[in-house]
Amino acid sequence: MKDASPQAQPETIYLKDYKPFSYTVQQVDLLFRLAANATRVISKIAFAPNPQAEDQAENRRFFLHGEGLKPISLKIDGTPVTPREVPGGIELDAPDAPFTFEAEVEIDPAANTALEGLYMSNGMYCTQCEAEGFRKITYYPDRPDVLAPFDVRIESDLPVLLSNGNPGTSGPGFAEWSDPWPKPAYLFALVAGDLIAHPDTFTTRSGNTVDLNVWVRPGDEGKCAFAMESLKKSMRWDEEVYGREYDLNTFNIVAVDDFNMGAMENKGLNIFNSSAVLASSETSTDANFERIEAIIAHEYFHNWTGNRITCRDWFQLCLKEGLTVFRDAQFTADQRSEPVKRITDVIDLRGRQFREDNGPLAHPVRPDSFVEINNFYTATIYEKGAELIGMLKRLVGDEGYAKALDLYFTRHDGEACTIEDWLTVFEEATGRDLGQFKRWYEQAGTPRLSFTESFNNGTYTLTFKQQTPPTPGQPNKDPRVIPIAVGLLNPNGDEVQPTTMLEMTEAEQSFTFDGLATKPIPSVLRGFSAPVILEHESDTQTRAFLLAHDTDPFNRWQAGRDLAQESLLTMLRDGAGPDNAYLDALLSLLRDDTQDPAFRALALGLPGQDDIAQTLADQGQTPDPQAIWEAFETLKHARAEAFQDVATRLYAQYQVTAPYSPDAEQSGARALANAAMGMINRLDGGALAQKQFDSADNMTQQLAALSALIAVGKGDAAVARFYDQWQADRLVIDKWFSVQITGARPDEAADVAQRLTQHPDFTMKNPNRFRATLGALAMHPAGFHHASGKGYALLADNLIALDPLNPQTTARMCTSFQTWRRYDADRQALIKAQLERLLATPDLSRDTTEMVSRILG
Ligand code: 0A1
Ligand code: ZN
Repeated sequence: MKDASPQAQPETIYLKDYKPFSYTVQQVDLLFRLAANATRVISKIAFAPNPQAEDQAENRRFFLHGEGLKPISLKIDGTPVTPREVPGGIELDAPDAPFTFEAEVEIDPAANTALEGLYMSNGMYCTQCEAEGFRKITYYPDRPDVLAPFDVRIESDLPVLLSNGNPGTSGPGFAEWSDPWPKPAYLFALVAGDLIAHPDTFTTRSGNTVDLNVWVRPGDEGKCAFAMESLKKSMRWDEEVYGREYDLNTFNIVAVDDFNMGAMENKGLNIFNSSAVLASSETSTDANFERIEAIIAHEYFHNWTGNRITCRDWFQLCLKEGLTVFRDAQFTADQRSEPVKRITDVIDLRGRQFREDNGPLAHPVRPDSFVEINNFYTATIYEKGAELIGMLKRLVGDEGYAKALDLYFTRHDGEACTIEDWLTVFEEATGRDLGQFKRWYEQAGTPRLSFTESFNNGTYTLTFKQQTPPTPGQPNKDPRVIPIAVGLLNPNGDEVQPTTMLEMTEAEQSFTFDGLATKPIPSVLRGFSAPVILEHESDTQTRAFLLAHDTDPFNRWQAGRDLAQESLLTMLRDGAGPDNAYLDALLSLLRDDTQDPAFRALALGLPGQDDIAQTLADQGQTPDPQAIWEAFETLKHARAEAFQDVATRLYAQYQVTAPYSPDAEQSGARALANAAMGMINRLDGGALAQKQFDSADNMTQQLAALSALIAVGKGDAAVARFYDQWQADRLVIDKWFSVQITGARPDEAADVAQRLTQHPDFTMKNPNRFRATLGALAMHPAGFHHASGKGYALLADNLIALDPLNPQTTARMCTSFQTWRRYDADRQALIKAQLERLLATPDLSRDTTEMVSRILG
């Protein structure tokens, strides 16, 4: 039999066309005979007509997905059958009664460089099935609303054989696994390899003992302890905060080097990009530790929000992702500092999601159509999706939220749900009408919120206006309900109105506060209570006042950021020097040792160069990436000069002498000390950085010193030494690739990246390495957008080379071009030419074709 599975044609799929599958699956039995180039997958699947399916017996369609499978034999109720080949899979004549379907297929995991389905990474077999990878393993209704228990037998000589659920019988050359919880195929997983376990146990609050393992390649076993601790904390936290217990007797985490995303929540067998598991103080930065803790938590929390309750179809992706991101953010805030977590999340949201929402890739949190679902694992679905949950919680209150979540878990356990189901539990638990709130799910684009104030006879009035610009396919937007957290301060800095949640529902709406002796100073959108762009002209004094006095830490930080942004914009517009009021206000904050060092380090951060470009574009100007880079340099230099004394003091004061710990306190101290070092570095020509580099015993300090040395053109020796020291550590070498590009001058960044793509350690096959190199270039705005166009050409060359190997990562990295329309005509022409070259590439993948077409608009 020949390959019975032609590639599906690029076709748009619509939410409105949803129909349940004609059959249900009662049970799946899978047997894997592993072989690198010829793995046999033998399946036995019990189907029954689906009583929920509208179509009647006579037009019941038995369609199974299948891609790149070599069929060996197919049977229905024991009788061999010949399938009809249809786009994306096969069709068979099937009884209108329960029946058994059996298939034997052959697949080639060693040739699978797309890292979807069953593939090999360093001699280890592993799977990635979300979103539509299972169809590359065997014939199946590969859709999230088809749930079934899976029994799996793996035959291989490799020592460790894992799948979902609880372990069953095993012996030399085989292992059996049984997952009693019905699950969709995207949660299936299999791992086989020569792996070492870092074991532990966890006792659930109802007394079940769960075996926990973090599985890694030999040599990495010393880097598992932190991930294991994070897992146990997450398990406890979900019991305490959401009342959710783990539900199997085993939980396995596997680290794999070649992985497209961060990690995957397969039931009982989470598979992780090794960068999201492996940690040691020598090789990982504080930021790496924090990310690992958050991703371990995220995947674990999916066990309830995603696995026990899953999505009806991929349009509902935010149902599991938005909620799980929201839950992992709550967890991180509880483990660390709530304001610091909120501030860093908002920086990320603005940098990635606002950018997406403002350009050709804008889409609703619940999209209503897509071509390739892999292109919708976006900041909008994840991060804006989480913001919507935060707003819901603000609108219904903590108690209402807890009641709604309890109802969600009891009502929908074991089901595949929709956003309508989700909103209904909130409506029923709280009695609130969420009709208007639903627009947040349906309409793309970031609302612009502005306000004016008036004060009359002791009454203070805030009048807000909201407006959302058009996005692709959605020219008109309706007003949304916006929770606006507001506090009022009087001119001596006392709070006269503690935080109150205003609910804006109209396009324009006023709110009054009575009985005030003097006109207050408003602190608006405290805690970033809604994902909007707050447009408000404010004078420097007011911002400096808020930076000094606001009781809301988020808005204090925001005031500092506004001052920095205003200063940069004025420098760019008028050629002025840095704003002294900003420098003075920041200096007072830095000097104030009652302030959390982590907060001070954040206040020292500057907006992204890309954020400034976007702000200029929003104001109708054409950003010049080189000029922006220069303004940043000038400002950083001015700060270094103005803050010399305090920087020297802070550097000494915040050296950590205790043994390394990645906790919030030590990371905050290191962040502030490194920020101080960065300033001193500009004046001492790298002397302090060299000293730190030579004596560092942890990666946070070593990498900061390396990056500082590169920034002042003194990095060559340290770059070479760093490579010699770490050449055997893949994840550290990723950092080595990135830091050379990130720290390069704008005219050199593309050349450095180009040279590094020729390095023997560069490989297209490892997404981490590809991102460390080309991704680092794309995140260097002045280097990537260099007027010569060499940054664009280099990225396009590499995307063209990557696409046949790994469409998913190629498509994702095309997003670097999404802001192209904000630039001048010359740059636009250069980018457009590269995008058109990409699109004209023969056999370009569906993923990349969709992405580039949308970006071109
Ligand atoms: N669901 C995972 C992330 C993930 C998504 C898609 C993937 O392949 C297309 C892989 C992983 C999570 O949210 O962690
Ligand atoms: Zn997730």
